[in-house]
Amino acid sequence: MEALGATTSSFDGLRMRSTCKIAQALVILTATHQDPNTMILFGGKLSPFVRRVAISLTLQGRPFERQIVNVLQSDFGGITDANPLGRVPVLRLDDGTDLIETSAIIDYLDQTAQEGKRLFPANGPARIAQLQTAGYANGVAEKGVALVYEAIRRPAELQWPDWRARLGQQITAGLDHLETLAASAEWPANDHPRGAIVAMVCAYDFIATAHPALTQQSRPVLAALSARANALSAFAGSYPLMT
Ligand SMILES: N[C@@H](CCC(=O)N[C@@H](CS)C(=O)NCC(=O)O)C(=O)O
Repeated sequence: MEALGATTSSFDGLRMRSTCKIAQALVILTATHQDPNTMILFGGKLSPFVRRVAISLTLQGRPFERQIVNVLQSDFGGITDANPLGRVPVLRLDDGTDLIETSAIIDYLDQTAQEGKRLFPANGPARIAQLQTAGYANGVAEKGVALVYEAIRRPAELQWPDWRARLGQQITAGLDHLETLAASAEWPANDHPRGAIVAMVCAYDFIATAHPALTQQSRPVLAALSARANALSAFAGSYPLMT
């Protein structure tokens, strides 16, 4: 509860900026699509899911374009043509197919990866363990996104402090568990971290940005993993922004 209260100013600022944005006619910031053979990644600059896909594409050496979409606008940022659910990330393949759902997109990237570029082991216990770690990380990110919506989308008079506190507890417990999982994550000699590390860093950085009070508690392993990852351009270039 105390931790959540400390995040209020960050939410208030975002709410004001979000309200201003709804008044803007600009729906999708149109990055001109230069090359019809290049994939397009739709999504915002704060989303931990969009960032996870962006980093995965970069680590695999795949060219792609970003199109910035704000799904909190009244028309879902115009993304419903690509995803009727009105959610991002959406990855538009070079044949025009739109892929949704972070884990399914990353599965596609692994199914079609060049030799040595897989993000997760193809099979066996290591695959199960790394997918579980990514699952915990994704869960932390989902709860963090839910807490953003709870605080900025719901009118102030309808906010439910107990639910916000519950989300905060889930995020805290999830980060604590990731701290133990991160202790056994091996940093690769080639500086190309694999999918579980990407997922953990995306979740941790998102919470640090959107809910800074929830990362005040010392989690040295996650903090060090984030620092090491963000020394790489694939991570630094997509660090989450409260736009
Ligand atoms: N489970 C989905 C979650 C995607 C998601 O929640 N994306 C957010 C942006 S961070 C979104 O588009 N939210 C709009 C909405 O749910 O209405 C995934 O992993 O891709």
